[in-house]
Amino acid sequence: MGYTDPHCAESRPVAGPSGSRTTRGASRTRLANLHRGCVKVDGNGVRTSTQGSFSGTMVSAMSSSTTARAYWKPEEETLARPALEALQLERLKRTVARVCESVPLYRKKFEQAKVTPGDIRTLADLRRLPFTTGADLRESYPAGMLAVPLDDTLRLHTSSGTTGKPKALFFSRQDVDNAAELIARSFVAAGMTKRDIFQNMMTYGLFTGALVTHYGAEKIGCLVIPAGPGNSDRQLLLMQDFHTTSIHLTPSFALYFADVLEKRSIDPRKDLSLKRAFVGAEPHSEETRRKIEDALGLRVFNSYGLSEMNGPGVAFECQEQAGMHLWEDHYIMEIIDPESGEALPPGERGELVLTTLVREAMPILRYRTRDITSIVDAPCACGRTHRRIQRITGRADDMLIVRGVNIYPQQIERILMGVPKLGRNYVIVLEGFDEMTVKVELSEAGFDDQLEHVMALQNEIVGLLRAEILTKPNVDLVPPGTLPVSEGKAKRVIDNRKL
Ligand code: DLL
Repeated sequence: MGYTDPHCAESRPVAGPSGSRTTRGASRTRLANLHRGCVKVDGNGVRTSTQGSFSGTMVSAMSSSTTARAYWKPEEETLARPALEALQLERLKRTVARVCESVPLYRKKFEQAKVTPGDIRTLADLRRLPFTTGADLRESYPAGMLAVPLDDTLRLHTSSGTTGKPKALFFSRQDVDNAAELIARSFVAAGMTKRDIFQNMMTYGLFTGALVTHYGAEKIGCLVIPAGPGNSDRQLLLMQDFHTTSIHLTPSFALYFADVLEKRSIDPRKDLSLKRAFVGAEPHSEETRRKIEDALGLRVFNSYGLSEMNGPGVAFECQEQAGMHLWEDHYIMEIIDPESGEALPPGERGELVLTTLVREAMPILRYRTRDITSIVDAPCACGRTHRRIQRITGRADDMLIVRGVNIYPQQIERILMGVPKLGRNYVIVLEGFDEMTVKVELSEAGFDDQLEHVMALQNEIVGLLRAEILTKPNVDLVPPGTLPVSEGKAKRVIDNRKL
């Protein structure tokens, strides 16, 4: 018989010994000890916290469909477009004036572009401003782009990228708080409440991935388990003992973790309490999302961000799972042709360019993210007015040119993840003069020692890939668990070409 806290619509599951779920049979005392507050639903469907420090107000309203919509701060998330754009303009003017006054790099760029803060009268005037690039940040290392005195900064993150000096990203107290606010907003949009138990499987440290989300989840008030990545058996133990409901990890680690569950004969639907995974920090396809959802028995929400813009929480999927809301009160987005720099209209794919609107320590104007996506202009059924971006299909820098053909690694991933006999790990190796080999693990079910079966599958994959990327790769099918594993961002392309 289940016990339901009389003050709450739903109670948190309670920890029992590893592997045993006491969710329903928990004693009142243990429930009272572990239960950290509850959410009251009034007659209008308004949910408010009844205990603890709860800075935001989660509000839910019934949508025309059967799902309840929950917001962290509805007044910010559903602001009418004209008011949202007026807010953007006001914040843009303030940001432009501040950087011109306090960042020598921007003063110089403005002089070169013959533009002054007074020239920014409408949002369209943004296009008169110069771009900022990753190289600008590297050249300004360590503190050349700081817009506040060092004493007013609170935290430093860095982004290493693939080459050269790192980028140093400073946060003021307000920036730390704003970043956590956007995570709280994003997590609630994906259905999280303070009753959830959040296991953060991202890397803690200079990388923004874990710390920023950690603070955001704490803001909501849910129990945070700062597990960090790796050590899958310990992750599993934590999930079993504390009935983790929400996890945050890279898609490549999620795929690997799914393999671990399979090997340990864990059925996540029966043996775990997982409801959702926040997945980001690297490109992944819709097929990968489905593969993770099937293998872990949960819903996967795409989470996009970059260190230069606070890290995670720039754009996030809501319960509709149909593109990521980019939080337009904090960032202005543009899509440009990565070659010409010309603006592209909603719906057209190009490079995402972002301008910060509220960052204090390190405001950045028109940042060339190199990420390829498009703007979704249509309203979202969730009621949020912030426009969405499509799943990132890769970085402008990731594009491979093989035998004169442009290929994004994600095209290959999409094909591989759609074949049930294939496993979840792969790598693309480029050698010699444009020789491409796709090494991919077989799934446990697809593993077969009959040579003719393996050959047939191999030929099938070559055909599927050739149809997608318009050039014929070599395909190497390898036994499950034999390719290197990634706990953080995966390295999917090894380019050893001598061109
Ligand atoms: O990866 C921040 C982050 C952490 C985002 C955790 C989401 C979750 P960086 O290390 O600076 O910051 O890397 C940023 O990663 O420009 C994209 O190329 C890629 N990226 C991030 N999220 C996604 C995503 C963090 N959901 C770079 N889909 C970005 C595709 C992503 N690519």
